[in-house]
Amino acid sequence: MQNTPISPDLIEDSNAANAAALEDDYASLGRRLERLGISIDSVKEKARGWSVAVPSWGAGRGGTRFAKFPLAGEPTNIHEKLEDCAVIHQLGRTTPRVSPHFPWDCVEDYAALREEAERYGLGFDAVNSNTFQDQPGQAQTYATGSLSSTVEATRQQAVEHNIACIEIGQKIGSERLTVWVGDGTNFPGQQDLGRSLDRYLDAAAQVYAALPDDWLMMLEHKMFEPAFYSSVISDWGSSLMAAQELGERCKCLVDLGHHAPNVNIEQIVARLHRAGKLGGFHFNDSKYGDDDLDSGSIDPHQLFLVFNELVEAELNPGGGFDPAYMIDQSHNVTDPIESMLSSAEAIAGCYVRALLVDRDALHHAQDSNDVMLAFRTLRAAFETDVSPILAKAREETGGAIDWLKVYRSSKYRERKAQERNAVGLGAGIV
Ligand SMILES: [Mn+2]
Repeated sequence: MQNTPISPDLIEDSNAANAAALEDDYASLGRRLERLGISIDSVKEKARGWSVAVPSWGAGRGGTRFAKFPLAGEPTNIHEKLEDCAVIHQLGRTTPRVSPHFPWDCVEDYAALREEAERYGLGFDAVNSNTFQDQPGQAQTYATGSLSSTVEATRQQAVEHNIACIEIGQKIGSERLTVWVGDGTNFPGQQDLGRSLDRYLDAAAQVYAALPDDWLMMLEHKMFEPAFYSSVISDWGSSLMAAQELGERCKCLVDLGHHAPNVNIEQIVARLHRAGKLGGFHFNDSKYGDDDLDSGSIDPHQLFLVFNELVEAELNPGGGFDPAYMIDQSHNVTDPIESMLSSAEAIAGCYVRALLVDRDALHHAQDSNDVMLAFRTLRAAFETDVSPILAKAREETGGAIDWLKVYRSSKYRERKAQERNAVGLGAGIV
């Protein structure tokens, strides 16, 4: 018996009230797409088959370097996070996997945790290691680096932690390890820029050597923060260099927020795919830096252009294309459940819009240097309102047409505020 935190009757009643309007909108969009030679039902089927993972830490309120404002009823442990992730998937139907983070999500019995997730209809995505902060009782500090530390015992500790994450991942059905290190410097001269990368590669190779045969290791680059002068794996060039050196089952993970301002991220996607090294993508949005704002909230056009490349790669897989998609954002002022539902819808919407691009017309316009036609071909897909397709896909799979209304009327968060322990105040960057 599946565990459903939101009453299915509530979803059914709400959907019944919205069904006629959705039918009308879906039929209208269907007629429009038919004139373009596109079957709306086949696009909707692709939408039904598409999914993005949610991060366990995203279920809680995030924070900044300055403060965190807790939400009454927010989750305080992995069990409560799973319950919230189940709500997100129950209403939206696009987020069947949770990406856990260790040691934040450590438990005694991982077989039981896997069963607990399965009862919610959830599985586990990539496991994330953490060598960017110290834990109580830890022998070595990561204050001046982890995998690239100048201290051998610290590097060893970081290697062992990553291997422990792989072992936990095997118990919960994961097949990927995401490695992001905060290693870097805050002062010119603080470390040798070449030798620190050598140390990182040497330690990362030890993690790679422990990778099970059917696993992938994904390297996530980030330009700055917590290190503000230099980061060891700062950009996609460093990431690609490292992934190529480490081996075939090491790939690059692109996080939308981890670049210098105005960088052409869709081009990075195309380049990494060409090299057979696009392992995954972290979705979020930003205005100034790595803001971790909700996906599609600031620049939905950029998100669409990224998906245009991802769909192009999907159609031309070359040596293989199986990227791990995950939402990776910090919800500082909203209910994380609402933010992740909104973000998953925005991301799926960009995927569906990218599916609508007339690829033959685009390629023809590109090859004949018809600049305006190429641009207008892309733009036509971007400007299509695909919300009826997404809503129809949700309705058909038991989700909610109007997920926000159903979620609020369920009073889920209010109930959790009564049941759960309060989260403490304090800074809480995630
Ligand atoms: Mn990320």
